[in-house]
Amino acid sequence: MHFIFYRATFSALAFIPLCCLGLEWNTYKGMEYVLVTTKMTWIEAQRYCSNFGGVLAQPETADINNYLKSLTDKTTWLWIGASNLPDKKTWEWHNPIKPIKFSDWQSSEPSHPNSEHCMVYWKSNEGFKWGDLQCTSRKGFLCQRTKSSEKDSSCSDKKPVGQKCMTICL
Ligand SMILES: [Ca+2]
Repeated sequence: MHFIFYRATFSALAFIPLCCLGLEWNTYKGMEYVLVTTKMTWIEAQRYCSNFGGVLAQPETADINNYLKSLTDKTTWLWIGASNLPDKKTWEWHNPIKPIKFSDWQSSEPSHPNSEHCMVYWKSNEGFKWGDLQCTSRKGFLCQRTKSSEKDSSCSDKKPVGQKCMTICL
């Protein structure tokens, strides 16, 4: 008796997002914020935000912090704009550089002062709060910008597609 096994062949083509058309910015208290789900390192994410005249989001107050959480699913790891990269000790916001006054760290964080130098949102059993993480991890992120720094229409180093700019992400 013969058993014939059919083996499904999966063509596991790596999907690489080549363009990010029209980010959907959300306005809150005079600033604009956007959730980007494409996974990048902390530095790449900071650079990506700058393509749109922005920076990684900086939840410097409790209300901005709560607002940013409302833009997420509160389970995903997301980069935000603080690190202790300059001296590996002092956590600070980067744009502009300023000390962290309001904070929302998980009680177990920051956890690895020798290896984790960039800030993320992530969920523990305490909820969705701040943690430190290796800057080379690839995560989604939140960008912020002021309305006046909007650069979508300039198309500098981007290809115009219809009325919008096409930005190459990777
Ligand atoms: Ca950590």
